[in-house]
Amino acid sequence: MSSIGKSINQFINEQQNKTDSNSDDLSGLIADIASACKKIAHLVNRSAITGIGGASASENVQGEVQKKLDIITNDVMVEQLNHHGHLAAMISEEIEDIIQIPEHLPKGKYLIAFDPLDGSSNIDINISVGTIFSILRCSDASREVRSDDFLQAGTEQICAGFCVYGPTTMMILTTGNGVNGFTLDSEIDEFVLTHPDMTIPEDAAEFAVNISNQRFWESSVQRYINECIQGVDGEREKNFNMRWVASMVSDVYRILIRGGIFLYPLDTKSANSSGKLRLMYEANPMSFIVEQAGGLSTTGYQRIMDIKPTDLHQRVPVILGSKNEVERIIRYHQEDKLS
Ligand code: P6P
Repeated sequence: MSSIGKSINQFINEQQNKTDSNSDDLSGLIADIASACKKIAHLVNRSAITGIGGASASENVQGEVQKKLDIITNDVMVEQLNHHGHLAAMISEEIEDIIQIPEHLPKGKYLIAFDPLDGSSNIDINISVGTIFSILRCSDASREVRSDDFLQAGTEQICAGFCVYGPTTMMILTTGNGVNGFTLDSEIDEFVLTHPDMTIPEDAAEFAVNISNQRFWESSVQRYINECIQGVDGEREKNFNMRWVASMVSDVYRILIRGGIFLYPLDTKSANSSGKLRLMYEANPMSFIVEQAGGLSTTGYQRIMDIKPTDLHQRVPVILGSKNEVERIIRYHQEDKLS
């Protein structure tokens, strides 16, 4: 029987024997995340009416001016995830330190890293934004959680997902058994399965990059993008199209639907040249999803999910998407090293 239309809770409960051993906890945590995302969708949708769009007076750990909604949505996530005893601690793009579970509340065995409102600079121009999350196991929840508890390679993730707050609100989820897409049905206020078993086409003719950074890239990335631009007039057998939403959730969702390659590569403009995107709550969860959908995700030099993190908010270069295009750019990096 088709699972289309099944609620996310029903679907996850049916999946639960395939993932974490006591995964009733995991399905409870996912249900809490879904509840938080429904609240965030509502806040985003009404932000111009309620006056919570626009910038706040503060900066986040990245030194970026925080939008009011960055702070509000961070608080929605923390408030929603604090109470049901699924988590030992949290980290957020918006908060420098680990968010411990308050003493008077129950603790659980999972850790979550999230970006509560990715692409928030798009809020004021009414372009899709999203929430990205990554779930890890906590080795010892009996004590205060430390940074090194979080600093696990992406291969240790047991669940990852993102929500897109766009023309429709969607949650894309993996627990290590493929990728499934759920659409928020506003009539029943439930996420329902609409995109089962999402897979990324191995070939693509669409690239996503902020090309204004081109002068800062390595030669292998310059070579790849120039060849895409030249199409059949150059080395490639086809012509390419370009899309750049400047909202990772939207660019990655498009790649899940029709293939493509997304790049925020190593560049000499960014601090220690490691690009802009954060490993723990952007690159790792998106890499888990992309790989589970049959794509690849690399820094150009190594698989992103193999990176052993050294800092909660570290940045990494990100190149992900259709297998054959990512393999080509990896080859260019290798040839570059040999030349
Ligand atoms: P740029 C949003 O700020 C974000 O973190 C990602 O969602 C997006 O892909 C990227 O940064 C956009 O960066 O430099 O084009 O504004």
